[in-house]
Amino acid sequence: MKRIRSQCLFKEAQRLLPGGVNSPVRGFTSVGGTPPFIESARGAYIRDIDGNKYIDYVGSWGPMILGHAHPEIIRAIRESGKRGTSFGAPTTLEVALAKRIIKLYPSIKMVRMVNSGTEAVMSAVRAARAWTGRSMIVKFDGCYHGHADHLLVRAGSGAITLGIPDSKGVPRSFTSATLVARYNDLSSLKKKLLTGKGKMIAAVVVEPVAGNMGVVLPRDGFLEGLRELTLKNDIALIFDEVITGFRLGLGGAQGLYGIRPDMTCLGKILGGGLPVGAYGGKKEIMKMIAPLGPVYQAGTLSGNPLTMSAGLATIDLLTDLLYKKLDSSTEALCNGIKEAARKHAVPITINRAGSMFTIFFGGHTVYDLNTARMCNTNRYSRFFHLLLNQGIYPPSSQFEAWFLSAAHKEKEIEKTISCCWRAFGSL
Ligand code: KE4
Repeated sequence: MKRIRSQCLFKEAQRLLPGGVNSPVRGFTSVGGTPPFIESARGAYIRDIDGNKYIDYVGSWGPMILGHAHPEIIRAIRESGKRGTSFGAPTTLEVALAKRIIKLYPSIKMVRMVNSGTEAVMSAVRAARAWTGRSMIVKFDGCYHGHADHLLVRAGSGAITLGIPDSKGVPRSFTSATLVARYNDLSSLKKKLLTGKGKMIAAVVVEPVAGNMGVVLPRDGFLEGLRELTLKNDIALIFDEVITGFRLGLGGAQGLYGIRPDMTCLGKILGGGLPVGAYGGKKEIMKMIAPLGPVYQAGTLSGNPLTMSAGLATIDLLTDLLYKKLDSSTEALCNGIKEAARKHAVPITINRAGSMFTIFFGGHTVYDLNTARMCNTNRYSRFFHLLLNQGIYPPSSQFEAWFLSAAHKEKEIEKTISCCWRAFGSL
């Protein structure tokens, strides 16, 4: 595959934008090479500026569950745009979307729209701190909750340690109230709570199914244990469902696992591909948010009509049948990939939750960041390029998820499996 025009444009972009991109993972730094510059997309396919066509498994990192340029969503955006793009004033659309969210997420009694997942989690943490009057928060290593200073933290060993910023520009003081525990290891949290820290912790924030160390599922009892420990210590449990919301089902991971968090953060699919985030939960917490309460949070384009229209159109098309089909097509794809790897004696592990999955190169069980990090990322990078050059577009990092859409039919699944056969054969 030739990507001459992308190569030229990437050189120019690198002079203008840090790394030539507007979000790091798009820059192919971990897999190397030049990222194709995308010209258009439709259904399960994206097309780059050199005219190459790819079956897309990134789906804009989650939002495109219905496939690209879905006619209903395009129509909704076009119709809404004709009436103006932003008013900075209340609209019927944001009331309608709030109603949908509250109906689908029983733990959410009141919700606030924002413009990104980062904003959603940052605001939910602020609200939880105000609600509890406490300042410390717990996150889990390997979980990503956007780039707010106090959340850019990851422990090394996984036992709870004081947060050390993993980004320059974040003063140590900004992360000193962030504790990091190991995902799927309740004891790493229990110990700290038993030493009296429990009464200083405002919130535990978690990806109920992790997507940012690659897909890692909660082990039996992990989420239930978090719920029990946080209830016992009057700590707010925040589910970051920016990826899993509307991905694992209409009610997200909390619907699947039957856990009621105190607060939930949403994003991605909720906006149908337009910039979006939302946070919501118990009424007593959300009543603290300005202008009703003392917790300030604002946003010029929050709840803007285009995003609301795209989000409403998206949710209206998400049915139980669609999730069943998504699940079975993803299962068929993963089975085909496993068979191809086995036949070529390439050790892999696939972690899958519904229509999101990760192929870990290593063959061992991956259940937290440490085991994810044991993977052979060089092998993943070679596999990535072998697929890309056959017209398959996987995530440009071993530690991200593949996403299927309703537009991925048997033809795309079969083609992807045969490309994996060739890729494993060349590894
Ligand atoms: P945004 O601020 O990027 O809209 O959302 C931040 C965020 C919050 N919570 C979870 C669980 C997330 O996965 C994300 C963002 N996800 C990444 C990739 N997994 C977005 C891709 C990117 O950074 O370009």
